[in-house]
Amino acid sequence: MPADVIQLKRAAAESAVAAVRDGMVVGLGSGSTAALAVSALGRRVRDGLRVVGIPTSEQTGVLAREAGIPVSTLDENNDIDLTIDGADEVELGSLNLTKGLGGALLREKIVASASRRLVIVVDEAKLVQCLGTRTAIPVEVVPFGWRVTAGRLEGLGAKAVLRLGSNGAVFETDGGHYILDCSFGPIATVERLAERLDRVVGVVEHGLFLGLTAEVHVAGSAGVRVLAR
Ligand code: A5P
Repeated sequence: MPADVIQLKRAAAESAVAAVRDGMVVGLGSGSTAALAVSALGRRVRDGLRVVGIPTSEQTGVLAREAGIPVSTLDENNDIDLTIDGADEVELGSLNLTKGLGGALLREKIVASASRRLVIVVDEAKLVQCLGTRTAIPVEVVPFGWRVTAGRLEGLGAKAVLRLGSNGAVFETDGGHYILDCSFGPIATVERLAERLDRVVGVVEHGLFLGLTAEVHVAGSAGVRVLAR
């Protein structure tokens, strides 16, 4: 990843971490930008901030422990004050999101839904007029009969591609599921598509995060700006 992009991601992450207050239960997102937020939060913890982190993936759990952040589970702390997470696309205006290119969308959505405030951290390249413009929509499916599920998703108008890992084997999520990356092109009616995806048997969850975002910290060459709903 180019150094200037990392710098933007770090700026967005640090801006969001500044919103964390003493005593908060904090959802910890997944992906490269969320990882920078975990590092920044770890620095504040080392300076005396008291928080409990709820990781959205096994990988983030490891990073959080390494950063010195006390970690718990959603079952033990189901009232999350604030979650900081990345996104693959942010729709201007609605602040609806596409998430899941990192493969953690199921736990991310569960944690986001249990949070009072979902704060998204992105560089400005993630802003779109319409979801589906930059990325396919990741859809997490049960491995059993996944080809049948893929056929049903294609019936909704997608080109569905089974995600592979860097070793060429089928990618498996933390929950042991597969991901079908579904290209729909720009999506005019996301609510309708989300409802249709929810109804497909074999779909565990999809990467359309609608109506969940409270604010987005966007880093660009002119600095960080905050978009709020
Ligand atoms: C992880 O499953 C994703 O939802 C990530 O939050 C998303 O892919 C953003 O990742 P980056 O910050 O690495 O772009």
